[in-house]
Amino acid sequence: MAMPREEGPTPQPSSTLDYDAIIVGAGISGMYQLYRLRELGLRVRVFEAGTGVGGTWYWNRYPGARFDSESYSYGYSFSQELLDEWDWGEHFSGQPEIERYCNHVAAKFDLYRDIQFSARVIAAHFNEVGRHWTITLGDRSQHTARFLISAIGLLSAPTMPRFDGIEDFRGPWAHTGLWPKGGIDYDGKRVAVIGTGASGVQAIQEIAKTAGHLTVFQRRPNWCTPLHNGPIPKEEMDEIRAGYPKLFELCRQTAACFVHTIDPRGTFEVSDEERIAFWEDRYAGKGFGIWQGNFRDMLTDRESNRLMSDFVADKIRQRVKDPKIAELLIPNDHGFGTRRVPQETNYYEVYNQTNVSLVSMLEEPIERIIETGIRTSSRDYEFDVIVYATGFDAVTGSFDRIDIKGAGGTPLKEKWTGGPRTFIGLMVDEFPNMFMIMGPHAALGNNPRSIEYNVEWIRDLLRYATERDLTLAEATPDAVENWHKFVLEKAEGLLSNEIDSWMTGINLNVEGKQTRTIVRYSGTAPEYRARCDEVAEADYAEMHMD
Ligand code: N01
Repeated sequence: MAMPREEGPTPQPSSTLDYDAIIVGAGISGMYQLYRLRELGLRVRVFEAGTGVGGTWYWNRYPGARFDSESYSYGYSFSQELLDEWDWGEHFSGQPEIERYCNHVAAKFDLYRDIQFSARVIAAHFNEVGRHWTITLGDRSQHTARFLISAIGLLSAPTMPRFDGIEDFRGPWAHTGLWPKGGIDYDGKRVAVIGTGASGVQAIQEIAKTAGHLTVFQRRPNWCTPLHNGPIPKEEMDEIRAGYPKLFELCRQTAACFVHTIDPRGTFEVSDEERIAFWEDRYAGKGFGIWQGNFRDMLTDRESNRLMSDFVADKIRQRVKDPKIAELLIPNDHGFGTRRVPQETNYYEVYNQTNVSLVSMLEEPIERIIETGIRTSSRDYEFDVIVYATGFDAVTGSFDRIDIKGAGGTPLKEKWTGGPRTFIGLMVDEFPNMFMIMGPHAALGNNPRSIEYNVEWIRDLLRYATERDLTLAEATPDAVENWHKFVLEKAEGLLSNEIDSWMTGINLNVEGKQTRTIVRYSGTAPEYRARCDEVAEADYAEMHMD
């Protein structure tokens, strides 16, 4: 049985609060949480900063934005009717189709009526006596609820470089993660793209098709591998649909919920010929297979990782005509797969086009933005459009941007100085009645699969609490500490944790994010779910419930 709290003042009755639960964000997480909490008969309000649903797929409308997980594995799985009626147009669908899908879901399940758009949550404070949260919006209006659920995404706080002069530029400019709804006209224009992560790579290969001239400013290159996208004809969609039960079962079993299964063989348990044939097969295969379906030791064994990196480096050399450019595009500061692998379609071939040039910022750093373009250490470049594909203050950044204060007024940002600590990625001690969907140290990977799991876990806890008239649910410091130890244990030996990237909490554009921390849970999703299930099955005995 859950541990009761000491006697204290009577909590504010739910009926006097504006809502039972407030959800922050109307992306894939927030929409599904709303749907599930409504089933409990709770009064729920979603506050969303944008003017439409979709979250990531609402904001990231930059040219070329698309899934790089198989569309049919990346939608919701909870509704057979939805699965039956929605046909995906491409194996890796583009943003416009995904946004349409999100709106289809919102309309189908009548979600809009409980979502308040253009409502950015700027503060959330816990009231210990009343056992409720008070939320403040950008317009200063305040709203109360017993429970607060963050559905704010782990890559949703865009970061700009700290260059002087950004505002001086006379032409249109935008960050990929805040792309204007009306788009930016770049056809025939001189365009700069800064950044070559997953967003930059998608944008570059699209913009290069019609830009007058595209100049890519690359700091550190990434290992990119082919997406192998294509349309899904009707008959193939029918086959995919018939295979949904198997597909989602597979996602439940794999380490990061993808459709790709890690090969149980070690890299050196096969002959050189077999190894190369296997990697060729993966390189020719769809999506993340080459990353998530590689030899079991490729991301832990240095020699295996080196060979794999050499294999991909040779592919880059084969695809890029100018050997000097090819070498600039080959990473030498990290091995394959130790940062998130951008997925590409003719990305490397773009650099063979006469309308594309590459500036290595390691050789020629940007000094500042000027009215007419970009000044580097060697010269001024003139541009009509500048695209910042410079990433996000990941994982904790979207929390940091809200003034969240828990019991006793502790700011969450302060509590997470030195790195986040959570209980199963869903709760934080001293922040009662607050739940995070895809919070730090929850299972990542094929996110919609993890989101559905997180949402249902939270729904079950809220059902448990409301059925028993419990008004307080809080992770204990011990529970947080134990989970943290487990997270650290699981991070051991992974080469990716030795590398600077958003996955290790690094963002050179953000004050205080220059030291590597373990911001990701690196165990498997099945292990994660087993641990969460254990907590629920034990009636949340590891928590304070009162
Ligand atoms: O961001 P990133 P992203 N000066 O941080 C460069 C997901 N995603 O938006 O590597 C110069 O990966 C920076 O350079 P460096 C996915 O999980 C999913 O591309 O720091 N350059 C880097 O090249 C992904 O991992 C999809 O040296 C600067 C780039 O900007 C995550 O989002 C699609 C700079 C940032 O790369 C983030 O991807 C897209 C500066 N001051 C993204 N600051 C899907 O398809 C930064 N850079 C689902």
